[in-house]
Amino acid sequence: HHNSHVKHGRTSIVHLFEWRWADIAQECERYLGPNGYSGVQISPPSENIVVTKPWRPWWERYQPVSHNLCSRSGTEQELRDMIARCNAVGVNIYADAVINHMCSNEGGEGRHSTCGSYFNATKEEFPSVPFTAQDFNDRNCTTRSGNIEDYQDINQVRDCRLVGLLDLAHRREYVRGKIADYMNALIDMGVAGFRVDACKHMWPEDLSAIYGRLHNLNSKWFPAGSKPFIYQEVIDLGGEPIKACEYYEMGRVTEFKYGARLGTVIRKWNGEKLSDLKSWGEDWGLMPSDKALVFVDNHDNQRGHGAGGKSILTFWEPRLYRLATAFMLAHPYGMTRVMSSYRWNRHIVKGKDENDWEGPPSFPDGSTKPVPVTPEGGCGDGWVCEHRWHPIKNMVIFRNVVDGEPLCNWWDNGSNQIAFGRGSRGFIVINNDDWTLDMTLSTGLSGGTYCDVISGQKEGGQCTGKQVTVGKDGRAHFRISSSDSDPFVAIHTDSKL
Ligand code: LM2
Ligand code: CA
Repeated sequence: HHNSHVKHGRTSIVHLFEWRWADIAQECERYLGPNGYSGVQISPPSENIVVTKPWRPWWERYQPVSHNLCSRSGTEQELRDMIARCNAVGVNIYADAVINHMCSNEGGEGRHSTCGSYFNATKEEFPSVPFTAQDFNDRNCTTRSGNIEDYQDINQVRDCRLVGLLDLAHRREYVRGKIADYMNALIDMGVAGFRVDACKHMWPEDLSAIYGRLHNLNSKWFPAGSKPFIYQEVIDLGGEPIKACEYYEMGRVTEFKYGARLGTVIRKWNGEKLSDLKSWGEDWGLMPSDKALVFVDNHDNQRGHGAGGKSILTFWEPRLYRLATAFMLAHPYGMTRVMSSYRWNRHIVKGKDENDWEGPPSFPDGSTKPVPVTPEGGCGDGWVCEHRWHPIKNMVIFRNVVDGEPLCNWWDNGSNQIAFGRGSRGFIVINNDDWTLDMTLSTGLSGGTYCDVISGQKEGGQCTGKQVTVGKDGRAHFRISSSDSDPFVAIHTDSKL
């Protein structure tokens, strides 16, 4: 489950958090395919509880009540259509599979669900699956509250309720079968794989048994015999007995240290500086590169949920965020995921965001708004679309161009100015000091004139931004003012004029 089945040498996926299926289909065709994104992580497609207090929070989608494929993102038909249209333009779909639990024990009884299916959370009855009380872990959990109380105790982390969410008993053949059926329905529709939610809270052997039941990918779009790509959400910042490495064998694993540590370096906390990144990767205690799924921020830690803490950079700090994302996309470590967010009424009181629950831009009836594209190519109505930001989009292309090339020609000033190349295909220079960078550097590229893809790009043989002249000796002069709106420059073989 380690092969991501990317098409055309593409390398980066984008999480279109809370987007409607209809919008994702259009985005694949009009933007993601043409700009070299390899795939989309979609929000959970399964039917979930409808929460009205607070009003329609984003996190209601992490509380499934059935495996029916209808949600705020759309109907099953719209999902099917989207998957087919994205596949047709070589953009893979990875579904967020919430399989550790169903809704909260306080979810009540009724049809307050996204397709109106009946459930009874108090009795642990989900007749649309169906799951009944015996399919949950209660008897395997030893805490008083029934909730996870101590992350030092492996048994409770995996067999008790995560914040009250009814915990499925994956040891049961029946439960494994139902979950596999759900994932197989998505595979048959054409998804390329899954982000598996809350893996720390499931036993590796149970996950392995479930993955073992999965179908091969749909041969309409993927080579016969392809297994689904799996990346598992495991929050391992160290200090707990459950380790990310327990999951490497079964697929990739989210590397939460990546964004947390990169955030502190770029913010220059604790005296850290960009030149420290010379040894970025495994030497920093990060997992092996070929196991890691990396990101600057995700839908949880961009709003203070999950893990990462205060150092996490998000679109709310756009200048540093673009810098961090550019570094991530230029550096060979890990498989990269770009976040695409919506704005909410962030309101931090005593260090906590009181509106961290707010759902996507929506109409008064709670339905999600479409994503309008502005004439300038950005998004409206509260959708941020970081994946369309010029430097981010162009660094996704950069990563495709330099794919497989080793990091080389590292240079730094011992402070916050760095540069490095990727074989003879690409070169990036970053200035995070508060003075001008003015240097002649070895780029590894062949002689010629290149267009900087950060301040502009090559269009019809012309450069709309800064030009960089590489001499026959591979050396080029760079000057980057610390007050530039994006204090970095990137060139690659496809940006040669
Ligand atoms: C994840 N990864 O392991 C998701 O990335 C994360 O977004 C999910 O939590 C979590 N696991 C469970 O799938 C989110 C959110 C929580 C929210 C849960 C369930 O971060 O805050 O919990 O989804 O919707 C909410 C309330 C919480 C309450 C709970 C149960 O915020 O206060 O706890 O529902 O009612 C009593
Ligand atoms: Ca569990």
